[in-house]
Amino acid sequence: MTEQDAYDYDFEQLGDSTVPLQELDELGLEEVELARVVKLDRGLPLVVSATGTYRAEPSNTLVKRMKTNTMLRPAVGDWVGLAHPENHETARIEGLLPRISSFTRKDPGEETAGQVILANIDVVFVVTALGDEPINIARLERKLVLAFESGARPIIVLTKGDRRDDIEDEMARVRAVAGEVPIIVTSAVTGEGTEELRSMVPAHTTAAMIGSSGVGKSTLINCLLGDERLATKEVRESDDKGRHTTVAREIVLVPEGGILIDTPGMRGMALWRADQGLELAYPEIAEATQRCKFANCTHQSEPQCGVKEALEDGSIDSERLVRYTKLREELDELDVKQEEKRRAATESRPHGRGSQSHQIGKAKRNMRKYHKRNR
Ligand SMILES: Nc1nc2c(ncn2[C@@H]2O[C@H](COP(=O)(O)OP(=O)(O)OP(=O)(O)O)[C@@H](O)[C@H]2O)c(=O)[nH]1
Ligand SMILES: [Mg+2]
Ligand SMILES: [Zn+2]
Repeated sequence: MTEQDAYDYDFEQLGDSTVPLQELDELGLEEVELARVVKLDRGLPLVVSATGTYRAEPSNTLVKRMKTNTMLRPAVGDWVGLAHPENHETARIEGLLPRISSFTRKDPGEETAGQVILANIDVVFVVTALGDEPINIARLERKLVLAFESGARPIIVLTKGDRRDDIEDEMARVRAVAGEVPIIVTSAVTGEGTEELRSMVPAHTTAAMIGSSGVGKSTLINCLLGDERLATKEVRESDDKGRHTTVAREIVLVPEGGILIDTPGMRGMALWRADQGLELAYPEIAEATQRCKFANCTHQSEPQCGVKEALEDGSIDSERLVRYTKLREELDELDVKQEEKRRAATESRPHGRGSQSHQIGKAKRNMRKYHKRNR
């Protein structure tokens, strides 16, 4: 453990471990204890168990599996089985327990792989600033799609409420796309919204902040802690953009409350398998597509199209439909790429399932069985 890790985590406060303990039991691993991943930075994952706080290294088996399935990389919030091998300096992560929710985006470094940013979260705060620039609604909706897909409950947080006089206009734009998602306006200067936010993170709840750099995620968490625990930095004056101050994803404990995860402002938020998230973020469009005559309706020129009808009667906003369609296409493209990759993988495995030699092998085996039976 280094100086920086010396923050006092209390395992008891890191969430209800009843279910994870049962699951750990079912894994049947020997000599492991339950731990939760509390911080991911450039070093090894920082994990906390009932016995202490450790930097832990994934086991060789897990590393191997992570190479073919990027989703198995430990994420902040994950429950893991932790071993303390003898003659070994660092603790070892033997396996991840099933996630009840996960905030996942497309891995920016890969064409067809997902990257789990947060695991086992109950609430996700989608944080946007009431800054100089008007709120980018397309970006907000994209984040809502991922937030809904995560399985956690999305809440929109509009920070820097002290900076604008015309909050109502911006609120109206956000309200128009928020649907049932609650909106909280906060200000680190006046303290507005802090208590409301705190009430969303009661004991044993895991909540996380996501949003662009400079919107004030770390500042807000410091407000809740009543402590300057997390580093914050002014945005650039020229364009109101953040400086990527936070570099780790990290759990902090709210006094007398639950668990809050700070994340670095993410540059890219490409979608990853978010069909359900898309439907939940655009419920009125999803509902209208149910009324299309054709299941594969493109809502262009087909007859009896529910979406076109809804556009005409005003129950769907045309600009919102454009943004929805873009995200829909992004997901379809991802499907195509994944399918291509799957096909390439089978073809490059000469004896793999579906390959010619696999088929021949199968035929030979069937022949042998046939002869045996008729012998
Ligand atoms: N006026 C005002 N400024 C704020 C408020 N909240 C944050 N700021 C300022 O915005 C700047 C950026 O805040 P941070 O908390 O570092 O932003 P962040 O979202 O954590 O940024 P990254 O860590 O880079 O992702 C700092 O200068 C804060 O003082 C607020 O409510 N009102
Ligand atoms: Mg920060
Ligand atoms: Zn249609």
